Amino acid sequence: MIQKTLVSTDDVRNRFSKAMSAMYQAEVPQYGTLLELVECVNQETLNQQPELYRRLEAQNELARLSVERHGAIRVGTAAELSMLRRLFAVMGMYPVGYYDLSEAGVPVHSTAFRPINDDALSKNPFRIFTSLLRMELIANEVLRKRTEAILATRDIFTSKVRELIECYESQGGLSDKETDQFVKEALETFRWHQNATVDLDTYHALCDEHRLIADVVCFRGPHINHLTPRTLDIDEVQRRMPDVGMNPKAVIEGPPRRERPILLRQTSFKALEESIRFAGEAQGTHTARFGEVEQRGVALTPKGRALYDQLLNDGRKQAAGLDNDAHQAVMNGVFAAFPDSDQAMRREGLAYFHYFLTTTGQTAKDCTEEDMEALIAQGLIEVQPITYEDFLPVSAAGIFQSNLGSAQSEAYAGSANRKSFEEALGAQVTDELSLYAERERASKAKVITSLQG
Ligand code: OOG
Ligand code: NI
Repeated sequence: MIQKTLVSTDDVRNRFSKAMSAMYQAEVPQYGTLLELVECVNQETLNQQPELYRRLEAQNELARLSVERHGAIRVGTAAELSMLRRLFAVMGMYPVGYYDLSEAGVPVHSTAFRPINDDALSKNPFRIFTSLLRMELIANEVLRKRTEAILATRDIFTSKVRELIECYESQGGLSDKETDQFVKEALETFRWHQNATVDLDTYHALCDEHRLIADVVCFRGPHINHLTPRTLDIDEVQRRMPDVGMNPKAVIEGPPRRERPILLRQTSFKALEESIRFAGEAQGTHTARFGEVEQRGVALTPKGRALYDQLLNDGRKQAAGLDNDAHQAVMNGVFAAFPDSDQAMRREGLAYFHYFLTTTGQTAKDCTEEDMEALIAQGLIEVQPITYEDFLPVSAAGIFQSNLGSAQSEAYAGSANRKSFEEALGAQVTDELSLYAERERASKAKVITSLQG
């Protein structure tokens, strides 16, 4: 029997994320403008900071920077979510983390589909933040029933993509030709539809309950609602957005600017109002799609995260209602309590690091020292921060909110329900912190073994 050559999941993901970016640039030209702005700011930053250039290059982050992006979708049913899990597996993307947005007044809970191991992450860390509508949070029973009925009639997947997913599952991979077909068919699920599946009255009724419900329910599929390139200087991108005709959200979410970035900072240009044809031929509009940028830093340990959460909370209370400059100034002051050097963050156990041998370390033999600090001091090993690959619930809520219109939503009673999310997903979500801890541990074990050899 002739064996088919199968394409690696990294390659499938690469092709898909490229195709997705091309589709979104064609659909939302302003996203293309955002990409140009980010590219320009990244280039300037690298020119001004040769040390940063060197570090990113050593970490293989430079290569992935130009392909790095995340996107987001929102789905309505368990069947849609679990099929998406199978679809993303074809691209080597798995559900990591559980995010409860109900606390922030958005009736969804979410996960991020993303690659998991070091190698896959360094090739292309493409992630899709995926939210599931929480039907039980729709208070109006008539509307809830109507929502369920509408969602029950749609199929967001092409029959061909279902076939190819099954093919992947039975063969353990896809051939080159099947991969191209898969990318084309999978893309259909994420496409924008100018025609709504409901009439204008239904749309308004759903909007009145929550804008997000209308966005999930009224269309044939879960259009990709934004894509997000990674920038090396988010403050500069925010500053320059108006110059290129974009309307940035009020503040940059997350921690303030630092010498050594932590976690994730995000901002977006606000969603555009787009014309929609509703059932019964009525014309109307819908606001859903935007562009976002992110700046990523080091992943924090549970201890570091607890400190971050506490400082963020304090800062947000003090900064409520301020413009971005004032907001950042307040955050800066508050975050002075968070050590801002690799050494301090490592010694205090606040962040995760990757340990690797220096050139001296590579030639060392029979070393019995196992203390990392001593080995670093002896110049045998070096450390690099492990980049945070995930999301932040408070920041995500800020991104949702600023793109769902101005009405501030009240928190939903009912809180997190990870178990029901996992039931809908048909799998457990991986705990993101354990992934970083394991990558750090493995890197330490590897250097020790090699020094002792
Ligand atoms: C998702 C918003 C969250 C992020 O980067 O935190 C998000 C959405 O609007 O569907 O994408
Ligand atoms: Ni996003």
